[in-house]
Amino acid sequence: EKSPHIYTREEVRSHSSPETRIWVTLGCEVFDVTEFVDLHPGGASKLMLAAGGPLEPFWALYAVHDQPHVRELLAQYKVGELSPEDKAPSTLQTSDPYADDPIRHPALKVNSQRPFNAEPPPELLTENYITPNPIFFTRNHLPVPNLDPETYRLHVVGPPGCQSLFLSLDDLYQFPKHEITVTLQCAGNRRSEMTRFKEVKGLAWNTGAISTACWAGARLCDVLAKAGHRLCETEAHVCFEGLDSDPTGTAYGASIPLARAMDPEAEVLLAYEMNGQPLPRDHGFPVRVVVPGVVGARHVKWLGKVSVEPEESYSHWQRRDYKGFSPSVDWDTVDFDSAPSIQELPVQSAITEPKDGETVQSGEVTIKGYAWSGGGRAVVRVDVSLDGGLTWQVAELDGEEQRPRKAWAWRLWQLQAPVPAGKKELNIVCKAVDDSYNVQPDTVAPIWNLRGVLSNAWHRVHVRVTP
Ligand code: HEM
Ligand code: MTE
Ligand code: MO
Repeated sequence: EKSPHIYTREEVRSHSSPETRIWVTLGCEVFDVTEFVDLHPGGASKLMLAAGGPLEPFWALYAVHDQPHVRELLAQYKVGELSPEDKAPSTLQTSDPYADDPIRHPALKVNSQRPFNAEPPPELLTENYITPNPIFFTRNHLPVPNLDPETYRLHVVGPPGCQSLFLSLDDLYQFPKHEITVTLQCAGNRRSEMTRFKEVKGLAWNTGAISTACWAGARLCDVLAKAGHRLCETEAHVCFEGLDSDPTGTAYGASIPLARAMDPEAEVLLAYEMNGQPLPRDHGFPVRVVVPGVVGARHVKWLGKVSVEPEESYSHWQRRDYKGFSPSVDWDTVDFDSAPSIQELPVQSAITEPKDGETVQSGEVTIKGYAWSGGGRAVVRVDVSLDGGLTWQVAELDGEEQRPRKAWAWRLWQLQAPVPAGKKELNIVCKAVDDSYNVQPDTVAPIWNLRGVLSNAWHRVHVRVTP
């Protein structure tokens, strides 16, 4: 075996820009990751924080790197090792930015602690039409900011020639209070099913990255009007910035088209209440955006700033993430500029009971789940099969009736069905239909994408039957 090239920390430090190439270390190994920087799922700017030095202090913040596939990826870029006298662990200290995160409910299934990402277990998810706040799924990209409601101000940038508004919570309470029930779904919901087909990069959500709450707040269109904004002829976008930020000071950001923001019928909210309570810290205290019918990523939490811009938000999460691609696109060929940002989500449904691998009694089986579609499209039907999709029965839709074009919340559904005599196992499948007659694809293969978003194939659960 060839002995590795030996470098000093000093030499590694000199490789910290594209011109000099970008090197990092992990343990005593040295890597040249220049070619990977633009492909980094966490963004090029974050990776660049570690350029010329050790990864440990940064990876300590993002547990997503503690996976074999990440280590294997890094291994491909190995160029050598640190000299023996340089192997002492780096003295770089990082105080824990997550130390101040709130306490969470023990029922949550945690996908990542830092940042905190967790979903309710299926057996709790559809127990209530309104998801109780403590088990509402949580998707954080960064530490949770601790904001003082007394000094909180929402910066609303005015149109050219107009002044900005700096709204206190009391100012927001002066706008007409609007209340709506809205289901929020992460673009990565059910990603784990895509991963099982072929590896993707992202948190391994099961069926629980979706929840429903009754939100109350000021309508965004009222606040924008107060700041002097009008609907304009040219394309424009409303950009949101959170008060959570990464080690570079970059805030979470996203945008939606101005036309949706200004449409009173679209009911976009600056919400300060969730199920009659002030927003919990994990869900954006004191103010978050709620964009009914639109992917979770645009519902910016801990809202700090709203502005109207000619272009979409330049945020990583608007431009370099939360987009769909052909199954043929891989990390070597992906061009994020070529695909639109995800806004309205496609029709979705999943089985929450029974669970995959469970054993059910012969006689009769009860099947439960949820169904939802983006853009305010109502769920008109859920079909359930016990034989892998050969024959179908129509499930009963529970929960509240949906308003046409404003069906912002899910339908829970259930089916009680006799277990066909002699069956030793069931392949239970569900699929929903929305009021545009959109349907779910039967398998993952044709919708697989490298980031594992928009995973809405028929949901399948395999159970055994006790004789
Ligand atoms: C995600 C690799 C450096 C922050 C990821 C993922 C990979 C990766 C493969 C996706 C993992 C998955 O979801 O399965 C690397 C490599 C690095 C590096 C090879 C160095 C050469 C960094 C640094 C930071 C960082 C220095 C922060 C300062 C993140 C974040 C995500 C991520 C925040 C999560 C993105 C998301 O799912 O929202 N990284 N990373 N990474 N990385 Fe890195
Ligand atoms: N807003 C800020 N400021 N920071 C974030 O990390 N995550 C987004 C969105 N808003 C996020 C954010 C994503 S991807 C989703 S799916 C939803 O918040 C999740 O909202 P929840 O945690 O209240 O369920
Ligand atoms: Mo999300």
